[in-house]
Formats: sequence, C-alpha cells, structure tokens
Amino acid sequence: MPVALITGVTGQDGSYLTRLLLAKGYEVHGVIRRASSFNTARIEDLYQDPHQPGVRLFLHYGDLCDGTGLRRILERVRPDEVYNLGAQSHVRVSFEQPEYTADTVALGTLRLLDAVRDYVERTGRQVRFYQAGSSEMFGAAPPPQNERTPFYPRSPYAVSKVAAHWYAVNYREAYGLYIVNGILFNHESPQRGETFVSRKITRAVGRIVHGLQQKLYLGNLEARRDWGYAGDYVEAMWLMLQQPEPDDYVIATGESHSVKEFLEAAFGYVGLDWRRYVEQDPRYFRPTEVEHLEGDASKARAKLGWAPKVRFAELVRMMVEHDLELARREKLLVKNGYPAVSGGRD
Ligand code: NAP
Ligand code: G4F
Repeated sequence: MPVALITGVTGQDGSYLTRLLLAKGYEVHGVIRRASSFNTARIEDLYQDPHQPGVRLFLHYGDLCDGTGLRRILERVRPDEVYNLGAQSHVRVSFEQPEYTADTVALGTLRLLDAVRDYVERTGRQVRFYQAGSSEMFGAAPPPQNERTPFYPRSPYAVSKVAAHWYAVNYREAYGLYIVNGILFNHESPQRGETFVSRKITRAVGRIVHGLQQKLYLGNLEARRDWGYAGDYVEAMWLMLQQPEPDDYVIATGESHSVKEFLEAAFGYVGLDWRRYVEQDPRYFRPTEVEHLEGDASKARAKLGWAPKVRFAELVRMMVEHDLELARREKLLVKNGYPAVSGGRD
C-alpha cells in the first residue's frame, strides 16, 4: 500500500487530496497544527478512530516552523510520497505577517526538503515530493503565464513561494531527489477558506438570501483570476508524482474572470443584482496587487493528460448552492437562539 504524507491536510486542498488518495488505496498521514479548538472540520467525515482495524488515515501534530518535529514524523511515517501543502496562504494577510509567512512558506519548505534529503540519504528509500507552488509567483508578469514565464512576485506570500520553488529546484538538482513544483492557479470549492474572495462572495449570497447579512464589503473588483475547481487540481498533483521524471507544471483552466464577473455570476444565480449589496472598503485592497492571472497549462495537458473538468459557471453554481444550504441551516440555528456567525471578513 503506497504511503503519503500531507502537510496542510486540514486545508481546502489537503481535504480533497486526502479523499483522492484514500480512494486510490493509499495510507494517508496528515500533519495537523495543535489549536485550542478543533481545526479538522474539512476532513471530519474521513477521520477514522485509530483504535479500529483497517484504518488508513492518521493525523500527527506538527508544524512547518518546527523542523525537529517534521523529521520525527518522517521517520515514523516512512512515506513514498510527500505533499507539501501547508502554508500561511492568504496574500493580504502576508502583508501583515510577512515574517511568519516566510517562516511557514519559504523556510517551512526548506525544513521539509532538508528532512527528506537526510531521510533518503540515510535509508536509501525513494521519496517523491510535491511542492505547492502558486500562480502568485508570476505576479506582475503579463498573461498568459506558463512554465517559461519569469516570476515577478508582488507580495510577501508570493516572494516566499518563489523561494520555496527555487529551494525545490535546487534540492532536485543538487541531490537527485524526485521533487516537482506544481504552479497552480486559483482553485476554489465549497471547502475554500471563507476569507478568499470567491467563498466570501458565495457565503454572502447565501446569507443575503436568508436575511442573515445585508452588505458585502470587498476590495479591488477589477482583478482577474483563472479560477478552477480544487477537485480537478489535486488530481494534477497526484499525476505529477506518477511521472518517470520529476518536472514543474502549470495547472490552470486558461480562462480568466474579474471579481466583478464572479459577483455577477454568483448573485445572478439567485436572481439578485450585486450592485445593491456590494460596497468597497479600502482595508481589502493590497499594497501591491496582482491584476491579471491567466494560465497556459498546455504542458500539463500534453505530458500528464490533465485537463480541467469543472468550468467557471459550474464552479460558481456549486459554491452558491452549497452556501445557500449552509445559510439555511445557520438561520435555523439563529432562530433557535444560537449566536449568528459574523460573516464578511477579509
Ligand atoms: P488553505 O486552505 O489555507 O490550507 C492551508 C493549510 O496549511 C491548512 O491545513 C493550515 O492548517 C496549514 N498550515 C498553515 N500554517 C501552517 C504551519 N505553520 N505548519 C503546518 N501547517 C500549516 O490552503 P489551500 O487553498 O488548501 O492551499 C494549499 C497549498 O497550495 C498552500 O500552500 C497554498 O499556498 C497553495 N496554493 C493554493 C492555491 C489555491 O488557489 N487554493 C493556488 C496555488 C497555491 P490550519 O487548518 O490549522 O490553518
Ligand atoms: O481570493 P483571493 O484572496 O486570492 P489570491 O490573492 O489570488 O490568492 C489565492 O490564490 C493564489 C493562487 O494564485 C494562491 F497562491 C493563494 O494561496 C490564494 O489561494 O483574491 C483574489 C482577488 C485579489 O485580486 C484580491 O485583491 O480578489 C481581490 N479581492 C477583492 N476584494 C479580494 C477582496 N480578496 C479577498 N481575499 N477579499 C476581498 O474582500
């Protein structure tokens, strides 16, 4: 049975990847951070009581800022594949916490790569490593962006991802390790964090329909993103690690939309005019913005046979429908005396 280790297992991509690998027959080990409240909501339905026989999902406390712990987990798990998805992944927050972002994203990757390097050297085992790179690394470089586009990062997050990318390339070349960089454009889902713009919008649509929210405050509405579906993108991660030789790949739909177009699609789906509900708040603008990301994934199509299945309109519909149901349940709770969740952050 192949064994996978995932950092960021509790995040959006971690939850989709865990589902995919379990379905493929893997034993999956996830690194979770100790928190004062449960942070495993996205994988709750996959969690298995370790006291039961036949369990294939295991969780280990760890942190990308704690190299010793990562090394210990590696020794215990003895993985065939490592997926490094853990990160402080919010671009605007990275302007407020640049040092912490660099610690998790850049140094965290280095810590894990270095632990894998020593583990491989000592045991002689093969370990395949996936590094979660980002289209944010292209930043101000004009679209369409592909593997040959020079990086021009525009945030502490993006600079840290560029560092992680080059650490990965260097460890591949210096030590002959099997390491791939997936350069993924934005991908969303009903599991997307609620402070990213897509989910912030679809959550607001659900709440507005059910009378739980009146206004939605956003920043730059002109920015364009190449939005795909997380379920499709974790397939690409897995495919990258199944190739005879390690390489780097852009994963994207090849189609971009502005935040305004996302608003039109999401509010339009429930027959509302977004202009009546949306206001701009300067706090959501970034000191340096990435205006236009639109990927060219022809290399992934040719070499991995990968193509996105879910397109923009379908993605928006899926997210709005999910969040309408969530808001309906929230309304029931509020009606029964539970405090309302405050929406519309970040
Ligand atoms: P996400 O939902 O924000 O999940 C991030 C994960 O990292 C969470 O499990 C989080 O744990 C964990 N984490 C944060 N800080 C950590 C630390 N110091 N040590 C260990 N784990 C830590 O992100 P995502 O959307 O799934 O993205 C997965 C990866 O792909 C990230 O590296 C992101 O930067 C990258 N990426 C994402 C996209 C996208 O559009 N989604 C595109 C390109 C690249 P908690 O649950 O405890 O917070
Ligand atoms: O949803 P976002 O926060 O995603 P962003 O900045 O593109 O980053 C995401 O995708 C990257 C891949 O390209 C990942 F690497 C990264 O980890 C993350 O998953 O913002 C999208 C756009 C931006 O231009 C932002 O300025 O939406 C604009 N926006 C406008 N109002 C807003 C808001 N973004 C957020 N989060 N909140 C707003 O109120």
